[in-house]
Amino acid sequence: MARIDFAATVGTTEIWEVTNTEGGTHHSFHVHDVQFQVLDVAGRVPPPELAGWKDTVWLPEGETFRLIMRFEDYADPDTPYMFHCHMLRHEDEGMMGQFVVVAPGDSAGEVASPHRH
Ligand SMILES: [Cu+2]
Repeated sequence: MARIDFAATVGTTEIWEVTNTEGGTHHSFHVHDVQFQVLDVAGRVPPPELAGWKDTVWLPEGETFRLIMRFEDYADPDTPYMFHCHMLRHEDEGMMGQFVVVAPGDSAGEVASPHRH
């Protein structure tokens, strides 16, 4: 909860390459704040069911997806959004990370302590 893994700059478009490297297990990759589109799956054109806007994508074992997303608003270096596996057991076990959206030229800050509010 207290960490920030990386920052995305408001007004930019990013391509995230997401790979399931965990043997024998599928994952459901979910991103907060933005929706994304699937650019390709292991370099191939995505199947029809992966067309359109998503906030979660089923990630089979060994697959690599490229996801394109645009960060358009809510810049705040200290208030992170989560990305995580949407399988309850995995997210409960901490399969997640956090990012912030920052203004151009800014970098990630520090997660605000609940004691400061
Ligand atoms: Cu998972």
